[in-house]
Amino acid sequence: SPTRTTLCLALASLATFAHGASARIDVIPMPAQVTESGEGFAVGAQTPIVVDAGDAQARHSAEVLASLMARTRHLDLKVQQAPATGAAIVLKRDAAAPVADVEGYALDVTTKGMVVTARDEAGLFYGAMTAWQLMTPAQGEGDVRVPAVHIRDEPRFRWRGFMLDSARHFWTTDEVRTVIDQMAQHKLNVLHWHLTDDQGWRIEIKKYPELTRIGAWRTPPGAGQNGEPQRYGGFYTQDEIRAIVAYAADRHITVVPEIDMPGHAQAAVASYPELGVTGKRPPVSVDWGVNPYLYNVDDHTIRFLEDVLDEVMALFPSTYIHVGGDEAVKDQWQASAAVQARMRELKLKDENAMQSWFIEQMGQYLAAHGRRLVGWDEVLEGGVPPSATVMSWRGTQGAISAAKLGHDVVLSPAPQLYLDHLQSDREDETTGRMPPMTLESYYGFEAVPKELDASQAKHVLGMQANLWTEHMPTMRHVEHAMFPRMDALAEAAWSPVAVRDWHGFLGRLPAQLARYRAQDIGYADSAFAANI
Ligand code: TNX
Repeated sequence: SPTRTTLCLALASLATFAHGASARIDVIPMPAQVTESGEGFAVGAQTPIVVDAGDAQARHSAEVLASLMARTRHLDLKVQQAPATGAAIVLKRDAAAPVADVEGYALDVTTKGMVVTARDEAGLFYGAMTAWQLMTPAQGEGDVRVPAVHIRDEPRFRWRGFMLDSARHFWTTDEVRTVIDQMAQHKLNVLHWHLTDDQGWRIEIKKYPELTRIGAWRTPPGAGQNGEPQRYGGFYTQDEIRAIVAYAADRHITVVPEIDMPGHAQAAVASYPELGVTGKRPPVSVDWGVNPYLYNVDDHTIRFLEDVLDEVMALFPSTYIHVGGDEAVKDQWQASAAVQARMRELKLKDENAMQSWFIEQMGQYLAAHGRRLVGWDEVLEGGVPPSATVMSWRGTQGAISAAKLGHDVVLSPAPQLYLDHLQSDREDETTGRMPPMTLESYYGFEAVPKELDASQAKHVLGMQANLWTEHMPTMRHVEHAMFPRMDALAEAAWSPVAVRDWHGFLGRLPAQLARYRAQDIGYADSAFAANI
């Protein structure tokens, strides 16, 4: 029950005091190494954040830190140039720092202040995020005592992903920025952006304007009645996308766009019926589930998709480009004489082999442009396209088979890493899929399948949580589904196995919930109900 939950969280806090710690280290995800020592120092409005002159990246991290402190602790810290005089928070890049080359950092708090060092920009940013958490314990506003501590940290996985579905429901650019802010605070680094589906095409493509003139809008039953809008939808202009990509990059997040194919193509076919198999123009879909409309396999359609990828690649610097591949029901291919003739011409034995060929065309096109293809695990059917990195969602089997064949993989199995499930069986639980998925189960997710030996396990790039938004008409629904689950997921993706500890995590959670409240994030308190 929620009451018991609160009690347990309170007991967890008490336990720490009982162990004699003067202050709590409420950092999520848990750093690789934490050593507490001595007295620490008091941060107040007079404490500057100090960066080297000319290090624009360090200054940026410092400014993100300062604005978070202002927002969540009502403490205004000034960003200044080195050298520091007196106690300060120092963010410093140092090529010889005793940390990992990529994304690692050290953070040392003494009576003289706090020093974050890192070799690369991302590491410095993550150090700054940890500094923020150290300065925002659960209670209080303004001045704060930071415990003396030495932290050495680096991520376990290099792909710490989160997928946002902007197709089923449309999220404004401000809402997407909120998601990016939270990812950054959790040290997640890949935003997989699901931009096209049966229910909407959300990315402006200059060469094919109908995709957004028609494909971005659907007309649900009851539209235009009782004050309901005439149509539902929206899309991101290329300028908006560039701004989002830059905003994410400033926070060390790569945006991996997904253009779903050959299935989930109904909005595209609604825009340009000649891209489909039947020649008929369907409406943009207004219901969920798996739809029959998929892309044709002729030269015209392949050219269209390559043109789309040209514009996508120009917008998204990501090495990885996601081409979907999921849930492509092949009935229309089966029923089409032209597609069957194409299969014979290419000597493909069945529709799965056709899909594999189709995906490989895209993989080669991307490779010719220096990019890499990612696809859902269905791309394994009909023979794995040589160029594919595989994202395993139907359990973990896809990842296991692909890694054994030497392909890189990302683990994002349903339901373990799916966020569209109910949080609890509480009566006031909002919309979502059954069964309820507990916070503890997300926390316990292990991304490296035990079926892989050490050399195969090297192909596991990391893990990703997916937020499909059929059941989430508003950002409040999204926030309820995402938080505090993102804390559990971040720890599973970042922290070494040795420091993961469910009860320790619960003890660190109240401070994080306070950070959410300060940022007006509608986290799910029902998340605990099913856990404790
Ligand atoms: C399957 S997971 C899908 C999505 C749905 C999701 C939840 C995956 C690759 N495809 O299109 O949104 O189930 O209903």
